[in-house]
Formats: sequence, structure tokens, C-alpha cells
Amino acid sequence: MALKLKVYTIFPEIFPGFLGFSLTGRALEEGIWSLETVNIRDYAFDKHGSVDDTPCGGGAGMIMRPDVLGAAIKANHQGGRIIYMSPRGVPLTQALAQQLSQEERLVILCGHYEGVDQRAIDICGFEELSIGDYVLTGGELAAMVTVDALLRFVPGVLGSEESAVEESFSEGLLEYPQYTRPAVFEGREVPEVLLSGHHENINKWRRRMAEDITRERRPDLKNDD
Ligand code: 4HQ
Repeated sequence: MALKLKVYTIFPEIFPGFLGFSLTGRALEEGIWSLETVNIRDYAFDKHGSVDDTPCGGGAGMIMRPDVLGAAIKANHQGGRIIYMSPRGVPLTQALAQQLSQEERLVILCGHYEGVDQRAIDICGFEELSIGDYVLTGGELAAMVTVDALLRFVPGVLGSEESAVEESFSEGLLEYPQYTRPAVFEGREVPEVLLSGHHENINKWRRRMAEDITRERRPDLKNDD
């Protein structure tokens, strides 16, 4: 087993969701990675199963209780990097996804409502991780995005064909344009070089296109040509 993933959530039935399909789904069936969900609500103290409460100091929304979360983690934690999905976190990048893919165990907490009591974050030593500067209703989609991105680096998840494609973005460039048959579609031809069979020229062309597109669309990405 290359990666053991544990997810704390109040909606365990959301998982594996997207991750149960395509390459990640096949890898899950093959045992390349495993998924365990912990239903935070199972650790509630009252008969209503309440996991949240109103914010101290007032304001909108509800906050996840640290005692319930603490009980859930105490009963289930077996070690591993422990991550809380949050817009306040360090941004997820391709480099960080690759780093996370090396872990044997990963633990991800998906918050709901307005978030989680700060004491739970501090005591459990959560790393906060963000998938971007926008606000979701819950951390589950963010967790799935993170896991999808990191699974692409786990050996056996991508075929050997696809892993080569990896190199482009890892070099900090956007992808060059791709074409398939037919050679002419609605009057538009596939660039001649791609049909030439001249691999050196093809690689040069792809490199130049990747650099041009990156310069135009994402000048913030490193591009030392
Ligand atoms: N949320 N990157 C609010 C996110 C988010 C993001 C997660 C919204 C958790 C409580 N997570 N909750 N952006 O928007 O990771």
C-alpha cells in the first residue's frame, strides 16, 4: 500500500466520490492507495449528535466544536501528516502535491460551517492547506482536489505513457497544444511539424509553444528561456 488516507468529515458518504472513478478509482481497487473515513458525528456527546456551536463573540454561522473533533481524532489517529483544508492555509502547488505523495499516511480534516475552533487546530498540530483564493461550503471538495493531484505522483496510478506528460508542468510551463485525428477538422489543419515524424523538431516546437503560452497567459510562472 503506497498511501493510506484517512478523512475526517461529517459527510463520509461523499467519499470516494470523484476519486472512485478513472485512474484514481482503479488505483483504489488495486490497493495502490486506501481510504478510511471517520464520521465526526459518531463522536458527538449529546443525543442530537451536535458537532457545532455558535461563535464566541457573536457573528454568523456555526463553528465545529473542539471537544467532539478531539474525541474523533483521539479514537482514530494512527500518525501521519495531519492537514486541515482552509483558505488560510499554504497554497497547494504541484511541488507540494508531489511532496505529499511521498507520505505513507495522510490525514485530512474537512471542516464545515464557518470552520473549526482554533484550539482543535493548535492542539492537534494541523497543517493548513488551501486549494485557492475562494470560499467553498465545505472542505470535502478541497480534500478531493488535493488527493487527486497527489495521487498522480504515486507510482502505478498513471500509466507509463501519462507520467511523461508530467514533465511539462513540473518544469513550470503550461502545456503546449495537442492534436489528434482527423488531420483536417472544419478546415483547420494539424500543425505540419506534428505529422513530420521528426522528433527533434516536434520537441522543439512543443517547447516553444509551451513557453509562448506560459509567457502570454501566466507571466507569474517561472520561465527562463
Ligand atoms: N473551505 N481551500 C470553508 C475552503 C477551502 C479552500 C474549507 C471553506 C473549509 C470550513 N479549503 N471551510 N479554498 O474554501 O481549502
